[in-house]
Amino acid sequence: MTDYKLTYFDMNAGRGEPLRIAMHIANIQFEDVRWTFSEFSANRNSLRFNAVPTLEIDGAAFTQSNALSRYIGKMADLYPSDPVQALYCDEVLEALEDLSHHLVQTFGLEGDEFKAAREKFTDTRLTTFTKGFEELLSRGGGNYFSDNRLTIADLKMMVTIRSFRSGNLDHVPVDFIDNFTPSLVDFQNRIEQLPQVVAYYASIKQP
Ligand SMILES: N[C@@H](CCC(=O)N[C@@H](CS)C(=O)NCC(=O)O)C(=O)O
Repeated sequence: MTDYKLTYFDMNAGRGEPLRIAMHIANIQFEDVRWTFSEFSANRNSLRFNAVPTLEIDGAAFTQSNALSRYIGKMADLYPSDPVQALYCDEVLEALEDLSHHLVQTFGLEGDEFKAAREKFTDTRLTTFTKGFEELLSRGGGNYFSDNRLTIADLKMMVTIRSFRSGNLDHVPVDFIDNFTPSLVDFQNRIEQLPQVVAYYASIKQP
């Protein structure tokens, strides 16, 4: 049996979270390594690109969340085989990476500079991207982003929208998406309520 070890931060968010859900849906047993930030710092230099997530397959490490997502998606039947539907799916995955990249530019700032950067991010990037996501959701038929069924694009989008609505991002209004692009909130709720996703969260609940 293949040995899988997925390493990411100990949070139900970010680049690693859609991978965990997809592995669970695929019924792939894996070691779910969840690092604290200090564990990450201690191990950072041992990682190929000094970043997580990493997926070790029989001891060989692989990086890049979207590449990992497609790999797992193919095994889990969560990635379209039709080239056009795969393109729909990939466009979402890569756009979400761009959005993360813009958000990360605001990390590490402080005080007024931090507040101004987050406000600018919300007014420019977040506005543009969420509007684009609504367009892509509608292109996919309104329920899913591609293939008229659950794919890895939906998992990554659900995790992202949930994060933006969590209140954990200072100076990004917690109700921004609710007010600006409510169809993405409906989407998040719908994906979170899918039996496969509910089953995943039930499986990681602490006793
Ligand atoms: N392109 C990479 C980016 C990985 C990345 O930047 N991961 C973040 C966490 S989501 C990280 O490890 N940041 C810590 C650092 O760069 O020091 C991917 O998609 O996996």
